[in-house]
Amino acid sequence: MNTTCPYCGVGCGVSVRADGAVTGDASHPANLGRLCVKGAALGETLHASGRLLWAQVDGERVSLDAALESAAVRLRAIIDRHGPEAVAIYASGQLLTEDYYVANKLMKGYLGAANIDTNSRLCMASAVVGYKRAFGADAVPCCYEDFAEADLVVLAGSNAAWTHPVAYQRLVQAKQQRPAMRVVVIDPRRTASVDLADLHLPLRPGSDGALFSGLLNWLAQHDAIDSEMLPHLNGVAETLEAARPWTLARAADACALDRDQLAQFYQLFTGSDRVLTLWCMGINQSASGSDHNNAILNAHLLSGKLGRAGCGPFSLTGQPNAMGGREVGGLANQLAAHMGFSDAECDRLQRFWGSPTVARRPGLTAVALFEAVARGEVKAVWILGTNPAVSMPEGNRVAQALAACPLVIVSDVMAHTDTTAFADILLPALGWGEKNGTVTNSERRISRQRAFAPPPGEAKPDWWLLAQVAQRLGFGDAFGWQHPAEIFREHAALSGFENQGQRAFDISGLAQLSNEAWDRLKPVQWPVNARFPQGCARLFGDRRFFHADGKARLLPCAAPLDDPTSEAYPLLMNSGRIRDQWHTMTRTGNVPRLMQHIDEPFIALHPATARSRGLVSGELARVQSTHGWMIGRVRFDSGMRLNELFAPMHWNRQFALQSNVDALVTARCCPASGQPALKQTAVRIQPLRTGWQGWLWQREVAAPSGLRYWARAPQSGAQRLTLAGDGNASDWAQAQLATQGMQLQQAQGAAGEYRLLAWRAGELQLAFYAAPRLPLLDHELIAAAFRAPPADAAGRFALLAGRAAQGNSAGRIICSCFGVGETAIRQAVAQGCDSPAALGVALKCGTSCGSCLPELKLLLSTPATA
Ligand SMILES: Nc1nc2c(c(=O)[nH]1)N[C@H]1C(S)=C(S)[C@@H](COP(=O)(O)OP(=O)(O)OC[C@H]3O[C@@H](n4cnc5c(=O)[nH]c(N)nc54)[C@H](O)[C@@H]3O)O[C@H]1N2
Ligand SMILES: Nc1nc2c(c(=O)[nH]1)N[C@H]1C(S)=C(S)[C@@H](COP(=O)(O)OP(=O)(O)OC[C@H]3O[C@@H](n4cnc5c(=O)[nH]c(N)nc54)[C@H](O)[C@@H]3O)O[C@H]1N2
Ligand code: SF4
Ligand SMILES: [Mo]
Repeated sequence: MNTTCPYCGVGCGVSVRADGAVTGDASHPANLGRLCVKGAALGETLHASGRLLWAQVDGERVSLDAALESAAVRLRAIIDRHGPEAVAIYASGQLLTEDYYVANKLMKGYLGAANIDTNSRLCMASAVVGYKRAFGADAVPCCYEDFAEADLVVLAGSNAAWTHPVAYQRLVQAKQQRPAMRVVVIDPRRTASVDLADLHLPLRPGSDGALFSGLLNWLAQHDAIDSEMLPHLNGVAETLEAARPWTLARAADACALDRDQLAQFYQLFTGSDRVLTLWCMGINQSASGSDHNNAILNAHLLSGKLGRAGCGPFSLTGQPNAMGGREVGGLANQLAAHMGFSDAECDRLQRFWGSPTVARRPGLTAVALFEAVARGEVKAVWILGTNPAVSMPEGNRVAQALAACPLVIVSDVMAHTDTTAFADILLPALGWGEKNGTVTNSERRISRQRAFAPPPGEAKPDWWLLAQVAQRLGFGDAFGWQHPAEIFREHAALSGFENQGQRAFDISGLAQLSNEAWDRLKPVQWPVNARFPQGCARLFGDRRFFHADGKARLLPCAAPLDDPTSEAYPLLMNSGRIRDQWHTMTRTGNVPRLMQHIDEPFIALHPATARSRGLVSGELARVQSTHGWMIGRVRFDSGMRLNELFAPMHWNRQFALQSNVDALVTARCCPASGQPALKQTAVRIQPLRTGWQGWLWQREVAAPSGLRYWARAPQSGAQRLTLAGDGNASDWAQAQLATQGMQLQQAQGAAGEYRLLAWRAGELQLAFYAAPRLPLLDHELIAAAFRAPPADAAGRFALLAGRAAQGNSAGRIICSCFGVGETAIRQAVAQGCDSPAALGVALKCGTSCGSCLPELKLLLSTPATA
């Protein structure tokens, strides 16, 4: 059975065998058989515990029917009293297109308000504004095949090696085949993606507008304007005028970059015929993210570097169906099928749907939506496929808003998330492998996600849950589908409805698919219509754009440098992703293999910045902003700029006591897109001093109390927590650990060390190791004891010591595919392996998904004392 990976926007094809084994689908054009470690571990997420299997109302399990009835009755009561504007939907780029279409139709077409927004507001909103302003349509012109043909690839604000790993591997392969290809990475941090770069520009955060304005000016000064492009452009004169002050010197100053390095980039851009710029959250999640997008688009348009093979401005989408959400109008400021809120468009939609009403003005965007919830203006919110209590900025305010909101409906696949904790009504949704529909990836390619596993409990598809509530609200006829293919046909027909080529998104060629043909649908890139019956790889080769006059538009970029830091909060905190976790960890966090690479929330910073604040590598620190605080473990990273921090966005209350980054991040937004500047928050940091630190191994997921800090990392057979507390570790253990009826084995050291094993019927139930500083242990030994207890007293004694009589621990796992740790890699290097390829032969590391290759290289180049 072939399906599509549910994680990132690369949109890899996945083959699932009858026994559940997951491999890359060699026939899928997005990945040609490759998978990254998250995709390869999909099989391990399928039988995860913690699923939401049954509906709940006010904390009580009820039948799904009763929950749907409650949802409809309570929504109706709020609408009758306060009008449709008091209701909102907050959706997700992880919904299938069919689900998303239904959510949007219900809100905008039948409830009649436009308060449906999505987590794509935090992700792609600035890119949407950029493309619409430049091209007159939200249309990404490029395709992955361009990777193989570019002369220069620019990665701007993208750590694709970790976040779009299969796309990045295609770049690696392209550079191997054509060593003349150049790669430039624009990122304040030296990330894993810099591994491929010929040039890394560690710019000042938020200065991308200046960098690309400088490029535009350089193009004008160096005779690099494509004169054949000029008749197809508006706004050239004023945009060039606005860019004129951005000389090389001024741009380099603004970006805090070396002039020669910046000039090298400008020369490469100017001198390369085929330039592909890939960008992601470093560009979009900024207070002027939309302008940064247009600054990139300006440079490509003016130099004519688009619409050809190997060329173009390519915004990478984050989520598997971020693009699909844009197509169906998931954003509050768009209608379905790429339509806006003009009277003509609203009328057209109402005609097509035959609906009683259509929203006539844009609704609330994500940040504003939760503010309206907090003020009590929005009284009901239905959250689907996203976890805003973790992922929204000013998280404490979002949590307060949800706590105060009279009606919170949450559809999710997991029972316990930071958001489901606030639900009045919980609806169990089908997850990956169980649900059926389509997604659109970064290159506009529509692929099928197919069901191959039976529905667990009473879980249902998201579209079905929405349609059921719509029917109970009295909109039966318009929501009467029996099969997702029917929804797809409606969506495809709408895209072609009264569309004489004015709307880029047109898949009218798929509007007649039978259910069987929809089921078999092969991956295809939109548009799919009479002109492009087989789909279309690249847009704008004909230089016809979607503004009314057919031209594209250059836009002056204000390029303001905003610096939120102050005396009280002098450091700038950046946030983003790590290689093996997906967002709020609801699925990846439960897979032991994916917890091996990085198993704790951390705060990375330059050693000099750390030392100046009394921070020690491997110790805990507390980071504080105007809005909240978090704890993480200090990581020295000489690839960070001075006075900046980086913290992963993933950890939340299910996995740690107090490590939610978005508790700190402020909701400063780009005025044009409403996208928050999630990458730039002013903070201060200080060491967190505690009486003791330790490790607790237990069988259940239960959260401990009475601590300053804990973080949980599932292992196979047990849950492992890192702890820190005040007072005395043995006192804490006696007061807090439930060991009644168990046999205890304890040891107390002179220097405040304390160890405890608890046994029941010969089975290890709990292991606790504490000391003033985090003790070093043989984790593999302890994990193994939970699967099979040691055979003899010597083994139990070694277990209490936390160390095998002999032998070494694996160290930090570097290659998650084959479970190869730092210790083995160091040994192999000592024995003569001098390249990643040699390590691959000796240990297999790096030979599957390749995501660990940058780290292997780093280990090869750094001495073992590091
Ligand atoms: N492993 C993994 N992969 C994922 C995801 C995941 O959760 N885990 N999520 C998916 C989703 S939804 C998304 S949106 C993508 C995100 O993919 P990316 O955008 O590649 O990932 P991030 O880590 O959020 O941020 C990218 C980089 O932006 C840099 N940056 C910060 N500030 C600036 C700046 O001012 N200018 C520039 N030029 N760069 C800056 C950061 O240092 C960081 O390295 O990843 C997708 N893929
Ligand atoms: N500080 C900071 N914050 C960020 C970011 C950042 O870089 N820095 N990045 C932002 C970006 S780009 C994004 S995209 C967001 C992501 O943030 P979220 O969307 O909040 O994160 P997820 O963990 O992907 O949430 C998905 C939820 O849907 C559930 N789910 C999974 N499958 C299904 C399904 O089929 N149906 C339903 N109904 N539910 C399902 C999951 O269990 C989970 O609870 O975070 C944003 N927040
Ligand atoms: S690159 Fe993205 S789509 Fe492909 S397997 Fe990895 S997470 Fe899935
Ligand atoms: Mo995203």
